[in-house]
Amino acid sequence: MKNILIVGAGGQIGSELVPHLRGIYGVNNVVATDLDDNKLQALSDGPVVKLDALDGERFSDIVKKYNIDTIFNMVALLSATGEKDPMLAWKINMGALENSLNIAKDNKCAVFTPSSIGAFGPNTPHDNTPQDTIMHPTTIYGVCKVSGELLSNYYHTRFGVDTRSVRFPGIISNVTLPGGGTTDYAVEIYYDAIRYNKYTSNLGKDTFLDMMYMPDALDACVQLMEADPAKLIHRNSFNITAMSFDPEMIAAEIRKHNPDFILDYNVDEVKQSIANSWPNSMEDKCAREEWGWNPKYDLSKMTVDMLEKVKIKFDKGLI
Ligand code: AKB
Repeated sequence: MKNILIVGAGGQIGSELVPHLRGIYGVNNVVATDLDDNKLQALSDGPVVKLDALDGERFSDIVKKYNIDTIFNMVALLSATGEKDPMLAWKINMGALENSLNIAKDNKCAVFTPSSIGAFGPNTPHDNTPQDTIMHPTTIYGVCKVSGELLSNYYHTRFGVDTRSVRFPGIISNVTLPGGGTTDYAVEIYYDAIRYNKYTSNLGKDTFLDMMYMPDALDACVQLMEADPAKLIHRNSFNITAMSFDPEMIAAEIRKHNPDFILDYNVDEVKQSIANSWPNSMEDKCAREEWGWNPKYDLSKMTVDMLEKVKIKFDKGLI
């Protein structure tokens, strides 16, 4: 990777992926694009360009202008938001991918697109979910993710485009809030622990889901895109996980630092039914074997860091 374009750079992952990649590949070699001017402003220590990823002509002009060799397509409406307007989610999620793949084909770029635990469905084995298994999701988000995986593999075998992807679990971070995801509670709980010492979970007890701390997610993006292609048996997409917990487990971890922390429940039926259709915990041995995936953060190490970083934001009046 020499000249990188990030599409959807203002989102939860994109906003941290941009500085991460700039730190490795050079500030001027990572171009951040988004629809939102305010989000671009925050990334303007390097090149930023306003772009609607559905505008293929402008997208293609930017790739040519900056001599891009790698596209990170981070555009997505998440699972819970997608259910509010399924056709809009299809249009945005698949439209951004379609443009990324065609522009990559025409300009000889590699493409990274995140898939998700949302690509699995109720009849997937829920425990130790294998890499290659039944994928019949029941959300439009999941339908887009499975379609995206298939389309990306097709562009690789049919046109030779270097497409690669991971199935991200819920990503926990302290810079940009996620929006409209089923796993968002695992971020909100830390913010509310600092602000109110209390959190009302919108997912019920015993709802186990795979999760990962942002630094591991960023490492995964780089490690996979730098992996020797000869070693990749899979491409789109690799199971990766760092931990699996339910709301009680994360609350217990927070109580080690804030003993009076209170957790109660007000279950959101839509989010709960989505969570019930997803794996409890995935098996990620193919990622470990094919490109060396090895996360550094477990629940307790992540909790120490989240509470510390969110407290700093609180003390500065930023939240
Ligand atoms: C969501 O909850 O929609 C996302 C995801 C797991 O892909 N965080």
